[in-house]
Amino acid sequence: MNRKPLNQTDPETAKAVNGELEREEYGLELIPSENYASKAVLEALGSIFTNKYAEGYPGKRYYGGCQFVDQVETLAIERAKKLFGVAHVNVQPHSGASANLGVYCALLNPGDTLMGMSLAHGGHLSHGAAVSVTGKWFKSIQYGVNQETELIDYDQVEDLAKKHKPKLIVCGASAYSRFIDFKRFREIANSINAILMADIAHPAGLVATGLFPSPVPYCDFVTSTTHKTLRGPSGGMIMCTAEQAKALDKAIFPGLQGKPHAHVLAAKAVAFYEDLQPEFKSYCEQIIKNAKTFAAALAKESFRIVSGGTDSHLFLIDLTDKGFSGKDAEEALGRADITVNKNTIPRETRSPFITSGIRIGTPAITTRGMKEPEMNIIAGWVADVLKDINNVQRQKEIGHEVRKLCEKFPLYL
Ligand code: DSN
Repeated sequence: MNRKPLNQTDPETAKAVNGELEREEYGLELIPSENYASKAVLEALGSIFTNKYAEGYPGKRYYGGCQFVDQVETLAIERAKKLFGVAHVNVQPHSGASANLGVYCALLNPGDTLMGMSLAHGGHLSHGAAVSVTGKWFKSIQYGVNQETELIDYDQVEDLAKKHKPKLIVCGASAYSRFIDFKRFREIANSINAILMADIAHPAGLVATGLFPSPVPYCDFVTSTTHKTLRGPSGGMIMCTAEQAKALDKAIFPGLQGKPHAHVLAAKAVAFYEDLQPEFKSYCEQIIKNAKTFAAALAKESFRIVSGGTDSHLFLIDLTDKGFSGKDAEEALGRADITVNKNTIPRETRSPFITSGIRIGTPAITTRGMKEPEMNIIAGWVADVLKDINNVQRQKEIGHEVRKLCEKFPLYL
């Protein structure tokens, strides 16, 4: 067996790992779907559990030697149940998209009608986008936001539901900054006898701490990722009622997946433990304060915030009147070591690869311990870069300032 460390075994991969460590440590991460897992989560993720096969569920495996996997999977399940106040949790999905597919696999047949929020208006690929298997295997109906208010158009949701009678309605989004009215979705679903699924991949931490409305009382299924505001390992999870538990578990294994990633189950258990601590609520409160402060500071600099602000951890900036695209903005900010992602906005005229907007989120910089004063400083840098987008010299200068600020809020080094 090779016992040499990574840098001696494979210097090329080691170099990339160290490069990413430096990038994360000394750059500002503003992508709302990203966060920094704790050292304890990373330790569990890099543990020997990666070696283990454990098809099945705790106490009912198709492999021997599962006594320790059973322990970590049970810890993850019990902690997730407590965190969200649900009867049943499946913690095996490898990602948020797999979690969504798991629910569809449990309930739908190919050709059934599914209704979700359009990608262009803030939904997710796996909510029935045409390019996704969820838009190819199912008849997909897509709703969006009201063009004026840029809030979910609940009347349109209701009209489309009555017209197309989807078997399943998905609520939840990847690029929508406002609270979601899960009760209204339930009423609409009830009116056509549809199943209701919420995807809370983005605000899950805020939901768990009571800072964002919970879909749990209203939805038949709730899916999430575990790596965004929940600050755990990359992965997915699904919550449901006790009655739906059996069908759901069968859909994930053996329906969709084989081997659960035992090292990820261990890391999920650790993350959920951390999420149950009182300081996690303070962290989530600060995420929202930071996002509101950041958005307000950019609005003062004449940047239009989609829907006029945010209730959560993210917001979108509309660059339509600026003469450059979201892609240009992402690249210019990248040269200043500020990482954002280009994003489509309502009334988009450009392709999803170019876009007229950028999406900004505060979960990662809040994990560093940054608060309102730092938000105002960073918003100032973002405005400086975007107001003089071809000034590469200024971008480099800001990059130096970014590094100095990051050094005051260390992560892993
Ligand atoms: N694509 C992810 C995001 O960045 O929001 C959601 O899965």
